[in-house]
Amino acid sequence: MKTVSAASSASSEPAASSGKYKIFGPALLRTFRCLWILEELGADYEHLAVLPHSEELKKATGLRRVPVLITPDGFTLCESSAINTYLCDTFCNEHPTLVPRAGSHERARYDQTISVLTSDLDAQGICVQLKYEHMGEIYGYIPEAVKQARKHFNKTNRSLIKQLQQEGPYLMGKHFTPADPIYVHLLQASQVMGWDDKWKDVECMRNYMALCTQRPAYKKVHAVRVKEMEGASRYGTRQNVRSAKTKQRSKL
Ligand SMILES: N[C@@H](CCC(=O)N[C@@H](CS)C(=O)NCC(=O)O)C(=O)O
Repeated sequence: MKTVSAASSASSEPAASSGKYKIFGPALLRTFRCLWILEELGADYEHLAVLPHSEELKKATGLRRVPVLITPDGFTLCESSAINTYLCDTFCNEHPTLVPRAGSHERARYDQTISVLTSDLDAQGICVQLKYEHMGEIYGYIPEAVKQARKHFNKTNRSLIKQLQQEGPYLMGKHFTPADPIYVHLLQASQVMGWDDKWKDVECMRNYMALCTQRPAYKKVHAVRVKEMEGASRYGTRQNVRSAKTKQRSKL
């Protein structure tokens, strides 16, 4: 199997391939976003629910974090948002509304929104809580950083709520796009953390969550996530990520 870095590619032209895609990572983690899009596309794929830092992941992809996609022609790609945009571009003939056409104003606004979701809501919000509170035993407990992250999450989310109110029913307007699995995933993480106080009673947000989570593709992947959760003691996720990470640190 050919494995290449995230920045390089086995072929430069996107085209829906006939073989199976492989997607690596548990549905309980950010892989959820990619599984959701693969289901929306009706793509032929294999889900390998391997953990970050596991030997299986490293051997198959050369990478340590999930999600990772390997296309039927051996192109390896990481980063959930890049994977999903790439997949939707690849399937644009069959699913022309899933992602706006490259070069259009709509695409520029879509890219802008993806950037806000990943670099503000996720990296400077949710991710900080996960690292410096939830996984504090590995990364250290930094309550002040978590407090500031929650503020940043709420501030960013205010602008996204406004966007939904002005443009809805989906984040990018009338069509569902890969911005929605990312946003829903982050909103659900904020519910688990108890960071949903500023949005849970906003009417458009309630409608938005209901609209997205009623989609058959969501329901199918959510069922996989629930199954993983039920088997978590055996199969583990956070706990195993923790121990994999601890092992890795102790080697440093
Ligand atoms: N920005 C990346 C984040 C990937 C990420 O942080 N993945 C987590 C699981 S959800 C992971 O593999 N963590 C292990 C690590 O960071 O060492 C994405 O959206 O794919």
